[in-house]
Amino acid sequence: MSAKVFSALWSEIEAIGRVSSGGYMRYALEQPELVLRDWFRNQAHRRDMPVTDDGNGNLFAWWGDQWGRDAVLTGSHFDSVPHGGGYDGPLGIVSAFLAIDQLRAAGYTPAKPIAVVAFVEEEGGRFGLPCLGSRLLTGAIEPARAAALTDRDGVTFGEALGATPAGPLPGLTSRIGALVELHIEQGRQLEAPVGVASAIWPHGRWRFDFTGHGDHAGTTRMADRRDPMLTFAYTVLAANKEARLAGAHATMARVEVEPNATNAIPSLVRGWLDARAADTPTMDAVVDAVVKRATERAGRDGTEVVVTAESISEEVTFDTALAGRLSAMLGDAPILPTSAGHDAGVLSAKVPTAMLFVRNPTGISHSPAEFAEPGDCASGVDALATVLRELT
Ligand code: HGY
Ligand code: MN
Ligand code: MN
Repeated sequence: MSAKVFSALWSEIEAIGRVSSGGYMRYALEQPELVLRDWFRNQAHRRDMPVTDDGNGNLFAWWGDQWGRDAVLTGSHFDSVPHGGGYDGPLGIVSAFLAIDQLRAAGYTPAKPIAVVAFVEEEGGRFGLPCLGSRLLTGAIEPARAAALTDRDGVTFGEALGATPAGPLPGLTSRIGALVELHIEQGRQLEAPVGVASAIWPHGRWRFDFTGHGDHAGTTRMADRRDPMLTFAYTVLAANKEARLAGAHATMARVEVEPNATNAIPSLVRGWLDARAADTPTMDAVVDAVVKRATERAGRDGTEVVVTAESISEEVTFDTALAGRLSAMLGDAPILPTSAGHDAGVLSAKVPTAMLFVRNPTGISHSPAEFAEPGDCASGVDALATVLRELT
């Protein structure tokens, strides 16, 4: 694959959903992500690939029998974090179509069906739960719970989908033989153009509800305050410290304040903790320590704190033999872990899965600065075509 051919297709979606920050606002099942879903259908149509929806919002474009035995899925997601990068997700879908083009141009006919997949709501940016589409496909979440998830405007996932999600695919493990997700690398570990994933760190999201006494910012004496913003601020620092001490990653980057007025002491501060570590005991220990310190501080501030685990993603170890095979067929491509979550991680609980990483020169992601060189993206397509040929 030439960088020129890659860039030609990439340029078709590059501006969709990009805003003045240079980042992307692509929330699941609303404009402009719906435009990308139409682009997906158009790409499939151009390639005589019928498109099916699994009733959960995931799209599948088929080369071969739809849901034929041992189908090999390849793809990723269109949705982004707010003001996120353009490669996280879409690179896997664009590369999948191009890899199929390359195989067809070489006269290859797969012995098993191949489907390009676009998973819905991978980032959890609209409905708050990451990998929602792949969790529904694999039965990792109850359809009723998924349907009731709401976005910032109170719209439920069921309303956005236009139906109650269908839930797990019947006969999933016999109908899906493997999933290969190509993704831009999101750390600073990959020196080669293409790498193979070995594992995904366990990670999760916890909502901290800090409640206190709303009051006048000007007339309330400092000694009389029960200010939940203080407890929140302390918790942010505690999360950072506990993570550093444990060699883990912890972030509190999303906050909601009521009433969120310059001259009113808040009654409620809602903050989300994103915590991750190389193993589950370490992640749990970090979260427990943060909850303990938040609770102690609340006692001193005269506030309350309630913590709710909103989503947990278990540790993933990709099929070691498969990762080794892929690395070998890709010129001993590096095998490396990631602390970013992916739909492939969710599917790995049910079917053999692998991930290919494309070099990210800065390692920056979930930011407008996210970028991958067209030449490396073209190498990613070559690698994906090689892997799809091997698996089918
Ligand atoms: O948060 C993650 O790791 C992924 O980007 N959803
Ligand atoms: Mn992401
Ligand atoms: Mn992603």
